Amino acid sequence: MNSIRLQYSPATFCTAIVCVCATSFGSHVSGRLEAVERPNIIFMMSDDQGWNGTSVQMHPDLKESRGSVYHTPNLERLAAEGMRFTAGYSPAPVCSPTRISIQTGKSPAQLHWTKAAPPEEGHKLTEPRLIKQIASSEKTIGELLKSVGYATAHYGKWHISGNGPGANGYDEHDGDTGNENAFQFQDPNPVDIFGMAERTEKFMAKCQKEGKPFYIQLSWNALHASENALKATMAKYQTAFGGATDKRVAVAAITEDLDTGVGRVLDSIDKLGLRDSTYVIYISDNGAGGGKGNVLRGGKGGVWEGGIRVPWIVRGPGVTPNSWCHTRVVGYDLLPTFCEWAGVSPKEIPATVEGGSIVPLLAQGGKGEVQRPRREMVFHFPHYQASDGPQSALYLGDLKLIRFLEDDHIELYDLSNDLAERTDLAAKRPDDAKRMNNLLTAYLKDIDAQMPTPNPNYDPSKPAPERKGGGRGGAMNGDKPKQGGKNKKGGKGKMPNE
Ligand SMILES: [Ca+2]
Repeated sequence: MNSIRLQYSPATFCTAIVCVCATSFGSHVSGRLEAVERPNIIFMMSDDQGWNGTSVQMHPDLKESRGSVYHTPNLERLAAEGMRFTAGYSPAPVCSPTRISIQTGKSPAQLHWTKAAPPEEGHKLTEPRLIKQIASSEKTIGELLKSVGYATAHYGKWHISGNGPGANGYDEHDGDTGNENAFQFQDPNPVDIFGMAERTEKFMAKCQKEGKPFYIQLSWNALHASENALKATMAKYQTAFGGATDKRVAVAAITEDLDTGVGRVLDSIDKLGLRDSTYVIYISDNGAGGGKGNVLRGGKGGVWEGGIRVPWIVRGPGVTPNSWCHTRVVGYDLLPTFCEWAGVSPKEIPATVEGGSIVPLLAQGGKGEVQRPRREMVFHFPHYQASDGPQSALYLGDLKLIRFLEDDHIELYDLSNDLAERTDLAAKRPDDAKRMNNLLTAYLKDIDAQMPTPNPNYDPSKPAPERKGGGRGGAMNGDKPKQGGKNKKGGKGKMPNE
């Protein structure tokens, strides 16, 4: 397929802005136009939090999309005041590829950074080698927003190197951090949750005083180093889990501590009187499994829904409270969205950006489509991590095609009635499968995606190498999918490197 890049035409851009302003005027008192034209933006991202990893129900028809063991009242408040995206995706099923994708508006496949953990050896295919650095030539959200006068800050996990946030558009930051930093912070500041919230309030107050709009990224370290959760919260969940002391307790506890941190930021916004001029976006960097009832299949390290469908909530000027959006959105849509809010000229957005602004969805009560250069959306994971080996997925309308790269076999699912991906329609709908498989080939070629290559030393008689973690996509009802990244490593002081 020829590469048809979306033209961010000034006409479309202006219409969307007018639309947002009109909506805002319709539902708020006057005098907010200026604030909406250059709103403040706080983007929060949790780490390894599954779609049902909070007490916020993420789909109106699926009570299983709410994690019944979790208690996240502040996220519930954010959802009640904002819009929930039922089909919000992380650009990758693992950490740093999602982070660089969000920063640049491009897919991990185009950026040639598709995995966080080290490659696994001894498989049928050899994983492509990655350069794990954000290139200085990339235009980040921070750089784009700074160029129009925004004050920018990044707190928490960076994990994409390139000399850290300071060299990539962020005025204030915590340095070139990774997972290892999370472990240093324990009760009373578990994984720096409350420190990050405090720095956020200070930065907001400073910007307010200087009359500058701000963009703040809160890349929460949680749920990493969950064993560092507040002792009191830990004790609460030990009781809730009948005296258990395992990982489930720690994850539930750090989830609640994280939510408390989110609440502190929301309270700071209110305290400073910035609620009506500030957008708050909350997502997770990758999925963490389907959870109880396997409402989603697979988990971290694979392109089943459990690996990439994540919590996704937006609150802010003109956003209808307690509303839902079912349109598919992805992390690399955030750069064009934030640029539109901040008034960055569309000409400044690189032509290779693959995302589209979600501003029209927010302005229209969740209705409509996102305009991207391509209709199809691809998730490319040419690596071993989950049980199914290297794989790619292509979404088009309600259909999702998965290609398993070890043998190139394909499966086809209709997500409109099979969110759990249980019924493979590839044989029943060969024309759709073929068309989408061709689109996938064309896309991967067009963006010069890295592919795994045959391993000349592969010996099928040898046992498969030990897994490094990741959701088991093969798990179906009755099986117990192991949830990724938390099983073998992640002990106190260890660095999961994912
Ligand atoms: Ca992660």
